Amino acid sequence: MNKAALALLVHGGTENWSPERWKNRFNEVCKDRRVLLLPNATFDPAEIHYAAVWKPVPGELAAFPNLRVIFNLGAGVDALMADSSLPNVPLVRVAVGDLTGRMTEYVALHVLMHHRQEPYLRSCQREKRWAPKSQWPASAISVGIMGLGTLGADAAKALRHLGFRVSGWSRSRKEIDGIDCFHGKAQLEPFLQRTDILVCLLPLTPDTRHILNRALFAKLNRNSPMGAPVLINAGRGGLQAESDLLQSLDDGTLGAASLDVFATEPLPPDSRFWTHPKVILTPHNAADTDPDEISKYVAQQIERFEAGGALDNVVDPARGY
Ligand code: NDP
Ligand code: OXD
Repeated sequence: MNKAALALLVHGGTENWSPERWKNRFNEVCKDRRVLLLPNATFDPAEIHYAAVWKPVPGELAAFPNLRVIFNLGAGVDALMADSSLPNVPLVRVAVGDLTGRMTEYVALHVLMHHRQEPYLRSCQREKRWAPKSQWPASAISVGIMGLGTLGADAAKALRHLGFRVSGWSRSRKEIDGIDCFHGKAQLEPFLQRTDILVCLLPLTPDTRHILNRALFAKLNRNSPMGAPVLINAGRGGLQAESDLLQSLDDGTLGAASLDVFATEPLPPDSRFWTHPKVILTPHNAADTDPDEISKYVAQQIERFEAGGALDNVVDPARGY
């Protein structure tokens, strides 16, 4: 155990974020390195050179004077960006095929669910009603993806493969085969106007907070075979203005929504989202980070860093993602 120590701070609170599960995996892949599961381990803060974290308490990381790299155990770093005492060391986020594949599954599942009128068909089944409605082809539906990064670009290609018309919107200009790419504030409106199903895979930053609001929903295409436009948000809850979203579902500005993320998680029992007839709700599990895959990803990056190599997927603090 002569290598610099790694502190593990995992505060997810759900089964997929079980701290012990992460500790076991890190012990396996960090053979000669001390892995300390906080807050219970006994240690000298000066021995911590690396921290692997999920939702650390603000101020927790500032306690390590010799910290060299922070590894976020997920893709989104908004919780860390909100910590004003975050040490000024590289922050690495997750961008791996396993996580990307899981998100693409979620996006394809929910786009298909709305496109193939699943909520209607399930209600018919419950009522024992044999009442098929006419079904349009995928090529009649335009899916618009906000965020064409690691996750958005992969989901876009999968949806294109299924036959949907796909466009995407990002901060900088992109070129992706078969996808109509829009970028920047000036191109947001034309992107929205052609969109029947809006998928949000943006990071939460000061620029994107509450970007999913009533004014934006009103710009979506109202002439699709689906009737009213649909929202799928698997980015972060802070992207959606939740009272606007409920009002837009209530008055038909939106026809339906699949929501994986919420401003407050776990979602409080009295939230209207739980029982809203137009909402398909999942408990922030669109794409879990898998401890097997991610512990290997972190261990490999540390080995490479210690050998003088570069870190992958380092967050740009100025952009906030
Ligand atoms: P990336 O950083 O790879 O991609 C982010 C994309 O958003 C980029 O295309 C970026 O543009 C675009 N973007 C950022 N800010 C703006 C802006 N102001 N205007 C327009 N476009 C913008 O992130 P990932 O694809 O890996 O992940 C996206 C998010 O998904 C995460 O931040 C996280 O919040 C969420 N997530 C949710 C999970 C879940 O289970 N629900 C699981 C994993 C992630 P550009 O390319 O020009 O930089
Ligand atoms: C992530 C998440 O950001 O699981 O990876 O939300």
